[in-house]
Amino acid sequence: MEPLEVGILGVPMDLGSSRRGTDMGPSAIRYARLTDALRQVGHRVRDLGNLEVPVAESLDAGNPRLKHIEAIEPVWRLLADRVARLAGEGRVPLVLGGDHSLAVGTIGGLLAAGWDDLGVLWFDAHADFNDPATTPSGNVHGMPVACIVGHGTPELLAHTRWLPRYLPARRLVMIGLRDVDPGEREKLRRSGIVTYTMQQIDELGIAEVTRRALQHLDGEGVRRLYVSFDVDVVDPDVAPGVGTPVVGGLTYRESHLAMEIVAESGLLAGMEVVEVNPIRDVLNRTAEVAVALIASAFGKRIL
Ligand code: HAR
Ligand code: MN
Ligand code: MN
Ligand code: MN
Repeated sequence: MEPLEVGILGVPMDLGSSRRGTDMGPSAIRYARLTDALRQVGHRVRDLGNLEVPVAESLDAGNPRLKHIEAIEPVWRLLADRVARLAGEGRVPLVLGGDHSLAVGTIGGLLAAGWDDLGVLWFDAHADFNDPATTPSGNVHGMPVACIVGHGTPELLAHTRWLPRYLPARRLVMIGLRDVDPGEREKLRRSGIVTYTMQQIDELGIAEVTRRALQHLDGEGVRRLYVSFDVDVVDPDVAPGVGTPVVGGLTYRESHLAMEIVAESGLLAGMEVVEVNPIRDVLNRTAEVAVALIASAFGKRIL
């Protein structure tokens, strides 16, 4: 991989989830020596620090089917501005979460930067395709994909009016699904989003799945790839420090191979790693896994 100018941005937000702690994700990932890992691969790295995000305890959650949305939306807009600026400077955004609701801000920022050839690989145990009508929890980190592709109730989409446009659903591919809510399932099937469940990964292998995902995006005209990596896609035995662990996830090796194939594609234009929750971790193991995965996605090779 050619040397890149990487711009790191932390988003210490946990307003989108019911468990506290993902707000400490950016610190945990930095503590696991992220910039060193990227520099060792040959990239130039600039850490732009953290966005300012309100603390949950200082707020009222408001609408129980769309908790904290009045505080989350301004974070999205601020994040989108920062990401669009990074992209405009030719930097590769690397965003550290924070709960997964932040993806509306990052991907919104790339759309605002005029990335018409953008595609998204969404690694996650969950589909994050709920809206206020289907959510079992009211947590916005279960809804970012609905916001990004513009499939949701008007009540939800009212908070995305600042987006320049929605991402076409066929330009988003999900990998690693194993916990999809009943209300998400039908919506997802009809959405045009391409999905790879753990069953398909078991049958085909992660290499074939990742290659098929990239091939599909290529056929959709995608030339710039954004990886939205929810660490809960990795098995909780390997990455226990997450807000919503689900058994039966990717192994250490599968997750690394997927990132190595992403690097080989030559399309990586940005990445976010979300849902790292150091409170629930064993020492800092999950952030260390996250840094190793980021290094692989950014071109680290064994030989
Ligand atoms: N599907 C559940 C909900 O909407 C939980 C999903 C949120 N968990 C995440 N996102 N970590 O991937 O409440
Ligand atoms: Mn409102
Ligand atoms: Mn997620
Ligand atoms: Mn998840």
